[in-house]
This record gives sequence, C-alpha cells and structure tokens, in this order.
Amino acid sequence: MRMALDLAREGEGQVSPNPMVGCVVVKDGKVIAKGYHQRYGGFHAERNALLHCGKEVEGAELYVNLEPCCHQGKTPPCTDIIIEKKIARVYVGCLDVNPEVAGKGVEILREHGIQVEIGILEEECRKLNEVFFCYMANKLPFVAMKYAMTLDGKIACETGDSRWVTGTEARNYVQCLRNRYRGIMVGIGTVFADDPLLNCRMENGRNPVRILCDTRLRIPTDSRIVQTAGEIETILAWNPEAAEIYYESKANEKEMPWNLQEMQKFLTAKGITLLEIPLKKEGAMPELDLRILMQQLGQRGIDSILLEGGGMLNASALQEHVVQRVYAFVAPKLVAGAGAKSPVEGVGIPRMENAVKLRETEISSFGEDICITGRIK
Ligand code: AOF
Ligand code: ZN
Repeated sequence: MRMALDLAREGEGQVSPNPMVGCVVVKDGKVIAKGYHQRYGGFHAERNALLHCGKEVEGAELYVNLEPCCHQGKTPPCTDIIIEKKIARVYVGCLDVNPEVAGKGVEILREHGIQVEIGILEEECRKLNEVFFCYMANKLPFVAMKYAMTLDGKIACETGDSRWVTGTEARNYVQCLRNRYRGIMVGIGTVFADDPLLNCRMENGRNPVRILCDTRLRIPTDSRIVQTAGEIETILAWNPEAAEIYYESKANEKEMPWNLQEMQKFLTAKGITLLEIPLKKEGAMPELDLRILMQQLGQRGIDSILLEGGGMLNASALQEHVVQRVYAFVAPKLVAGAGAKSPVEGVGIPRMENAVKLRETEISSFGEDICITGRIK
C-alpha cells in the first residue's frame, strides 16, 4: 500500500479534480504490475496496472489506495477489469466518497467472489486525497493558507522589504505546493506590494489558476499578472457597485485615465476572467463575500486553492471558515517593529480560548527554516 501511495503521488498536479491513485499487483510475494492515474480523464490506476497483464495475474492480490470505481465515467469501471483478470484479493486503502462508487465498488467485487480488505493505511490514504474528499463532499475548494514569517511573527520588515523571509529550500517547496493546488489566491494589496507572478517554477510543474480578490478593480494595468494573463489562466473577483463608487471618486485624478467600463474591457481583452461577487454584509470596508466566491470557484472545477495572503484576505478567509489547512513557514530570524506586518491581520479574536486551532499538525525542516502544517479544527 505504501508503494501504491508513492505511485499515486506521481500524478500530483496532473489529475485534479480527480483523486491521486496508485495500484500495485502482487503474486507469490512479488510485484508483477503497477500503475497510477497519470492525468485527468485518463485511465484509472487499476486499469493502468492491469491493462497489459495476461494469465499470470490470475489469483494475484491487488493493492489500491482508493476503492475501485464501478461506474462508467470518462473510462470504464475498474471493477470490470479486476473481475476480468481474475484477481483473487483486493486491499483497499479507503472507501470512495463519490456517490457513484461509495461502497458499491467493494460490493461488486465481493459479489464476484473476490476477497476485499478495507482500511489499509487508511489515514495516509485519506490524507493524500484530502482535497478530493473535501471537494467531492461539498463542491467547495479545499483552501490552504500559506505564509512565511520570521520568528517574531513578521512577514516583512517595517520598511516593507520581504525578500526573502525563508531560504531556497522552503521556497522550492512552495513551488511544489503551487503545483499541487489547482488555484492560487491573493488579495490586491499583495499585487501592489510585490507585483508577483504567482506561477509554478517547479520542473515539469503546472501553473495554478491565479485568483485575485480585487473588490474595486484597482489592479495596476502594467502588473506582471495582467501582462501574463494571456498565458496563465487568471480570474479576478470583484464587485461592480464598490468599483463604481471608487471609480467615481477618482474620476478627476490624473492617474485614473480610464473609466470602469474601459477597465473591464481592457482586462477582459488581456484574457482575465472577471467574476462578479456580492459584498459581505457587515464591515466598514467593502469586502467580497468569500463563501460565495468559493462556491463559484468550486463550480468552475477549482478543487483546491493555495491562499498566499495578504494579511487582510487571510483574516477574512479564516473568519468566513473557508480555510482547511495552514502551512506556516518560520525562519529563525527576527526583524522587530510594531508596524511590521504579520501573516493574519483583521480585527483579531478577543479571547485565547477562541483561537483558531489546528489538528494533525506536522513539522518539517527546509534548510534552516521549519514548516508547521495542520488541518483547521
Ligand atoms: C480517477 N483515477 O485511478 C481512480 C478513480 O472522471 P472519471 O470518469 O475518470 O471517474 C473519476 C472517479 O473515479 C473519481 O471521482 C473516483 O470516484 C473514481 N476513481 N478516479 O480519476 C483513479 N481509481
Ligand atoms: Zn476506476
């Protein structure tokens, strides 16, 4: 099963919103075939493993981290080929939550006299596909908040300088995360501050869909994100009423050569998808309703989002309960300064007992830096 999990991981970044699945076939204590789900819409792991097998697999045992499917989807049911190849026993990591499968896969195998054991390394199997399970259950993206801070909790110096908080190893790992998650989200403040590209610079990686929260459509027209929107899918979430008020108030200023309609036209022509989102009801500043935004992104097939700040957006996302995981990178250095920004801002939680808590926390090292990750309780 551990081998199946490693194989499954090879599909990372390529199979979304489908699960990562690996499959190992064993006979007489030897691995005789293996396969994994390589890309979205392609054959499933089980079929890839068994496709080229002949009579030698009869009576073999099959290990797969997710329950074999029994439905005709983009590819034929995996239960068919398992039965056809006369596999004797199937070890399943965890059951599927897809209503088309959800226990029926196992049932069909058993009806055909195949022995099935469920729950092998179940926790690891569930964790590997935490995005799939979350997205399948409620069609909302799985959101992971990621930030890098100093040991005194700052994401930049008081001057705004932030290059770099963490070292190369940690930053390389962030590139892996960008490959793993389907979307990457930042607030407009981060675009002003860093002019980021938000692409994936990992070898053979794929770029996440860039999602910007820009309530009033203030994005600089010469920002790197706008300039590269033709090559990298970019979604901009905004609110027409809030933008209207903002543009009207700025109408006479020199640095506002365009009106709102021209700006919309320009961004659309650049290849940016403009997504109109209602405002959150309460609050002095106009803020997008992140729950509605997440629903819309989910409907667009975005199963997972890496939330890369800034502090205001992070705070709203926590407050709206749209975050499932945190990756906090901590660099062993201090920059001090009461005005230096921290990863999560907003109004804050008044009592320690009400703090947002993490479960299943893990700590890993990247060069001198550490990363603490965990699921939000
Ligand atoms: C995969 N790869 O290796 C396995 C999957 O969209 P389809 O037709 O390919 O079917 C996807 C469903 O099949 C998925 O939601 C899951 O329930 C099941 N198993 N899917 O993409 C695989 N084993
Ligand atoms: Zn299948």
